[in-house]
Amino acid sequence: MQRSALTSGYYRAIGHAAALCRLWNGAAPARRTGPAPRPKLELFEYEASPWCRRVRETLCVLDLEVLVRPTPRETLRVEGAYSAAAAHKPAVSAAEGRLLFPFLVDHTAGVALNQSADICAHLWSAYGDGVVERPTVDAWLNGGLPAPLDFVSLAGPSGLRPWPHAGLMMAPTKRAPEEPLVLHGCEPDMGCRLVREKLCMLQLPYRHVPRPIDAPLPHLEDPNTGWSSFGAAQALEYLEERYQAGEPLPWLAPVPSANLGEARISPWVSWLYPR
Ligand SMILES: N[C@@H](CCC(=O)N[C@@H](CS)C(=O)NCC(=O)O)C(=O)O
Repeated sequence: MQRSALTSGYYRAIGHAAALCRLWNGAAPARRTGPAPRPKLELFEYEASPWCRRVRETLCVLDLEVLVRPTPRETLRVEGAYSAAAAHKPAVSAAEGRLLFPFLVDHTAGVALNQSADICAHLWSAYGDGVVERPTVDAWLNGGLPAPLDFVSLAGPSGLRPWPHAGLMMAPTKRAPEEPLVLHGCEPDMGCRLVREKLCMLQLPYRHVPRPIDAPLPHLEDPNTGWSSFGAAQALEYLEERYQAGEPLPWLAPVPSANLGEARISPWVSWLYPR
């Protein structure tokens, strides 16, 4: 990707429109009486999933670091299908049986859950104690908005970038990192989103460290090589060069064979392609 492309009107417009759908929720952590707790959290998710966005926002608001294990799709024809190329889905299958993302493992509290609203409720009750005041926008958006409005506002940012490479579909990789990468980022920042999309498509595990939107972002570090940079363009170039081996799978790629997961036909696909 050309560096200059990232500052184009297209990216700026999409970034603003996506952030507007969620009223810039997660742009800054909530004020706390002391330092934020440091529980050991592991999140299985993918960038394009509307429900995963709710959890990422909450982690930013609560200023909680998390180890992200990206679980992009291999086809949109059926839900829950995956092949031996899936790096993190087998762990979810083994722990939970059902493949539903987001899926959070809280090693500190000893719980594992899916359902975004339940995950957020758990994070607030376990780690929200020192918060002086929950941001109004977060309480409004993630505190029980009527279902249609909730879905539209969460799906809006994904709908603005419905492309396979935008954190939706898996792409082949050259290698898996031994150590997770580290991304200092902020949910509504467009540059951070572009880097998360790439990390997701390549299934690269990374520790996400929340930062306020006015910090120099995105800041990506790769402890495997000692590489580090500020800015989306440099990070995307680095990830493509070191980890990417090809283009992402198309939306309607065939169901992987052997399919190691479930096979629920997606309602959208059965509507578009009736049998
Ligand atoms: N009500 C659930 C919905 C979760 C959900 O439907 N997740 C979809 C992605 S948006 C999923 O995991 N589908 C299976 C897959 O992607 O393989 C929540 O709020 O977390």
